[in-house]
Amino acid sequence: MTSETASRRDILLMTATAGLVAGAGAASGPASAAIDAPIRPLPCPLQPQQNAMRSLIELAGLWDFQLDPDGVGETHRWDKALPAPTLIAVPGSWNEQFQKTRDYTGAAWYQTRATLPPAWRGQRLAIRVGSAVYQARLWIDGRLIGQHQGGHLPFAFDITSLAAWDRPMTITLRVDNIALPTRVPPAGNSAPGHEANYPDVNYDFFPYSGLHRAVTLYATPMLHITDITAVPAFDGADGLLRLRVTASDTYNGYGSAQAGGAVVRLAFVAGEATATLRIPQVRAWSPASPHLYPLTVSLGEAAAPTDAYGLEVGVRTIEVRGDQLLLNGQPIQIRGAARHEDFPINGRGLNLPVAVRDIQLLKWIGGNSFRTSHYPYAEETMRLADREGMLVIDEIPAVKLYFGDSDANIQVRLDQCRQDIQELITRDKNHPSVIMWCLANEPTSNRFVNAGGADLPLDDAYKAKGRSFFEALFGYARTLDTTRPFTITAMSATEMSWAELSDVICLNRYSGWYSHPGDPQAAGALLAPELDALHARLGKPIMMTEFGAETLAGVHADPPEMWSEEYQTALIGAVLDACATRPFVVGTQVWCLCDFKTAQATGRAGGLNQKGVFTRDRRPKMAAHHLRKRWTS
Ligand code: BDP
Repeated sequence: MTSETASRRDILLMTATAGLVAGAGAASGPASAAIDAPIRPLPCPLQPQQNAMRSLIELAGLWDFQLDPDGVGETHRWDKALPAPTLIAVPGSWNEQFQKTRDYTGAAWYQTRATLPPAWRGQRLAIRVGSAVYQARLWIDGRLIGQHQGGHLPFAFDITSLAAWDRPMTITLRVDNIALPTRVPPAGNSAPGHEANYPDVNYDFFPYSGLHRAVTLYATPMLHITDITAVPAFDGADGLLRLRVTASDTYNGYGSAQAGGAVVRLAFVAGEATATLRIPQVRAWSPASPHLYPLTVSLGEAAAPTDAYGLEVGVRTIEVRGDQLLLNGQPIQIRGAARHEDFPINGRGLNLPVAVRDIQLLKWIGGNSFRTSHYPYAEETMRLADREGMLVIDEIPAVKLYFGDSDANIQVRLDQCRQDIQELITRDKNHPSVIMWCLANEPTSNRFVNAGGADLPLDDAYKAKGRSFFEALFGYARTLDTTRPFTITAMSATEMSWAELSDVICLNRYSGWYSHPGDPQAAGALLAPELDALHARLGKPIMMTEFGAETLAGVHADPPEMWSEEYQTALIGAVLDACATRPFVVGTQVWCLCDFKTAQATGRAGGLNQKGVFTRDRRPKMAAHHLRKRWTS
């Protein structure tokens, strides 16, 4: 715990400049010349891009790899050379690439070499890690560059001053995924006895670990664009893009932005320019017509730009009004499923074919949405969602937060959640597909914290601590994005005084499964009065973000029995029926799209959560056909 606290302090120091989205582009200060002095991380709003002015090298492939169960790597300077490495695929979780690493969540080291192209001389160089779960430290040629904590979100460092031109550079990452109460998701509240799981985690998905997304070396011009924020709006038949662009080196000068045939001049003062692009007769973005406009921002004179960055943007608005959710001013019905980034062997490693397929499956069942349960997904998935017209609830990794331990621990988790939402909004703010941010999944009672295995009720002190936590988190998050609603998802044990801070009330309900076993109709019968009571009390839109039943593909029963395809179909149908007659229920997302790997437990046949309406290899169960019939006719 002590070393964890110390590393938190370092992180806070190193991320101190990240700031609000509005100021997130300005922190590209010069790299420190001091040996082993941590370099301040760059904010990561713009995925590295290959274009006429920018270049990149993705360090995908086989890296050297070594486990460090005894934590000796730093003392023995493994950052210079690993003593006995094996090869591992990057990106990819380490767990299933070797039999012996399946349940390993301790420290492991990755190392590769890269030679910089001579053409990159004189440019600004950076390294960016798309996702290292959970904590990562980075060395280049034996120098500690910095660290990142939280997993699932990119981090980058300016390495211009460290560039080697006459030899390959050695890039080393130490990654660990140790479960601790001071991490998010937190350890320390997992169930004892017959509800226990292995590996022992406080959440229901496998603790896949490692380098899950691209590691990229990239070069930009010295003076370069650091961030673009494009906020869409309508003015009659025209579309507006309210732009805020930041550039490095407190740039004073000109640039331009263009989209949909419209061009606007950008005048930078101290590295920042704002302007509005007007697109006449705009084509709005929506699931039915996900029209995207290429937006190009450049520095310098339009005829001879010195840097450029291209994005695809959609013009749409999203708004909560009364008990409705409005997309482009019209009530929208959200249909779809929650997902996981999960596939055999790959684990949580970037898997583009699966990302493409999952969105096709969602469309096949008539869905128009998904939630990034329970962590931010790959940037490529967000791009696919924009293109395919998916409405995305974008979630930080705050699964099963609890409030039964020390105030110091709760504060560390709050700081981590703030960092997560700040980094997520910085990364995903320009995606039209993102219609809501989710700040937590199922914060719970303190069932097992300090309880020695007893099941403790949620007392008033814990309720109050949770309430202040969420007031602080919602309050901070709402300063980062004023254009989208925020939510947390509530299980039945979640205190409603926390959940009611949400703009859209999101419910995860499992009657007919965890309660009322054998009675799929209970899922609808118990839900209906609860929905009415919540609506009467809060007057806000409500969404079902989870409901479902474990289902072994190929198991059938009439009358329906638990684990059969008929039972899952009946339960899902009962929930959808209850929602269909209540217009304030603005969305239904089943749990979940596909079966996925989780920790071993008595209720998890084959180490899988099998509440998918598709199997893990993406074959439809009866419920998928039911949804398709219901949602496409
Ligand atoms: C919900 C969680 C989800 C679980 C699901 C389940 O949000 O992560 O996988 O229940 O039990 O409580 O299947």
